[in-house]
Amino acid sequence: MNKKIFFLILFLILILIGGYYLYKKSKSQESSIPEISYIEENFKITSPYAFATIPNAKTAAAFLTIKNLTGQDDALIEVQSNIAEIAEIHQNYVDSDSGTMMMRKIKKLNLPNGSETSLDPKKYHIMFINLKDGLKVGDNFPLTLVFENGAEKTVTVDIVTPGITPHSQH
Ligand SMILES: [Cu+2]
Repeated sequence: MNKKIFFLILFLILILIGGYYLYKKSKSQESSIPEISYIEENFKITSPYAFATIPNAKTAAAFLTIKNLTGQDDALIEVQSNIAEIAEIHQNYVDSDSGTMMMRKIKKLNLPNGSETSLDPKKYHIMFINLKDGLKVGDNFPLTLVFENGAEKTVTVDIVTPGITPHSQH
């Protein structure tokens, strides 16, 4: 091997090693960039259902479970449905004077980050007032949930026989 070729090979090896280290450096810089998380409409809504009513009933209630996986605190602030004139978020409470179970409209239902909130017959429900039609077993209807941080999610509510709660079936 003559001197000229030796230096040429050495030169090529140095370029390769230098290139490798530059590559490694750029990779490590890449991975040191802070991860950006994108907040999507990440709510897990489980088994929405409503109890069937008598044919001319004026009110009905729907139940469901909401898990907030968005990465931030949020709240349910509005519910919309075409089955009734009015749809509201309601909370059950026991009247301190009479001891009877009452319900009241709430402006919002807080959904802390990572929490799972059940709207079930014991605590909260979505109340429909001035139903256009009674709710029949086996039918379903769309319900839109509006969240404080701007997300909206439409779910299908199944109409079931009163007293049967899909949550307790399993
Ligand atoms: Cu109610």
